[in-house]
Amino acid sequence: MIFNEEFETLPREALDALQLKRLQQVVGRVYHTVGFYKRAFDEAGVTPDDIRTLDDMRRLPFTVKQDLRDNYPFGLFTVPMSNIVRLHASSGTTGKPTVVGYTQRDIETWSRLMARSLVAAGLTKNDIIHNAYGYGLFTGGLGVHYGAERLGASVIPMSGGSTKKQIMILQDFGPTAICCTPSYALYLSERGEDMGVDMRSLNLRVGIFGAEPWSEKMRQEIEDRLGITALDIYGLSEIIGPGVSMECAEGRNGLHVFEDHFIVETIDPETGENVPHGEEGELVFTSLTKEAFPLIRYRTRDMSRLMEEPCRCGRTHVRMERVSGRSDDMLIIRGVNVFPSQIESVLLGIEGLEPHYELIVDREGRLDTLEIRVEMSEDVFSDEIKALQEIERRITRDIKDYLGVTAKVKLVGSQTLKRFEGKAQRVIDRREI
Ligand code: DLL
Repeated sequence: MIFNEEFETLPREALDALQLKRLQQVVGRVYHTVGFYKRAFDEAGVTPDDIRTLDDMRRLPFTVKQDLRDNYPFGLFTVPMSNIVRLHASSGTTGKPTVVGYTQRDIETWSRLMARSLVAAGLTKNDIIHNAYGYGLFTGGLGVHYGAERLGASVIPMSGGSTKKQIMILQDFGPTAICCTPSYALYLSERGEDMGVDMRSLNLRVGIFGAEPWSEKMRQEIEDRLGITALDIYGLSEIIGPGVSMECAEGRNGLHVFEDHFIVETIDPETGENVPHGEEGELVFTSLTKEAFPLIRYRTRDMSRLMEEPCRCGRTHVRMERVSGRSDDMLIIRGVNVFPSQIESVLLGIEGLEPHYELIVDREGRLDTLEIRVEMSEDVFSDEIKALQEIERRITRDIKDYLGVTAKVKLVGSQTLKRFEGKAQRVIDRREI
């Protein structure tokens, strides 16, 4: 089943023509309304009139997360605040988050894209959708919510946490689909089993999982434990939220990028040169239909591979392979994006700490854990245990307050952590997914 048959199955030529028309419009609009783009295009020596073919877009400069930070919070919006009806945010690289805004029409576009995604997973208005993505500044909760309502399905706005209650609702309300991070799906299944619930006999049929990397092995395990079909959904706040691309139930091999709304490219993260389809590269997106906050050639830092081969579902949109990793050091811990530089700036705000630290990321049972080891300056370290514990608690609290993740903190003596001659290797990621 296809939500928007006409646009999701457009022949390549028609799709290219539509993309070019929309690209020319959006490039003209950002050039004339956002000072940042005018300067960036001028510097690159390109004007909106230079975009005559789709290939011409390669002349446009990239947009990166730092640009969003430099224009924090609303500097890249193309419409006045009175036209913005919703704000969301995700992690920035240091203290401040990345802020995104939506007009009423953007919310409608996003809802339709999410409805498309749900239909690609085989859902209809008759489904009951248990939505355990977090509601709030994170785009997962409200994104899925609006898409489910747009489809006419029944949505249970669970949000994250309260696992026992989630399991009770799964038993009592009988949802047919579940949306959450893949690691939370595994956690739920284990907790349910611990509680004596036969998780395979629930009404669940389909799961739509994303917001963090996962693997074929995890898919297998989720499907076995919950007795469902597990599908991958991808997106990022900057581009719209979830619903940038979605795996279809028929193909189950790569995620269709909704190309009537986004142009996707893959580039070599070192040189910025485009790489051919079929080769691994960093995903770069241009939003074609966003009103409030269109982005031109946004570098995601997510690594993947584009696949042109036709899909048996009939959709013509190019597929991206599941994301294989990042070309920067961003971590996703229990669904929360965290940059080591953010942790560093929290640590630097606390007196007595040295700028030497190590982050150890692991998975205990199904849940991610983060341990922070940080050096103390010598005079503080000789202090009594109670004072040290107080500092550890303060770090834990600040990390939770600023970044939303729970960390175990361990203070270590001055000069005890490894030193690096080149680029510091501060992250030890022991997770196997
Ligand atoms: O994670 C949006 C989302 C919500 C997607 C719910 C899917 C489901 P951000 O918080 O801005 O937005 O984080 C975006 O998460 O650049 C990827 O690194 C990672 N990511 C998202 N989906 C996937 C996925 C949401 N399916 C960042 N596989 C992205 C791997 C994913 N990584």
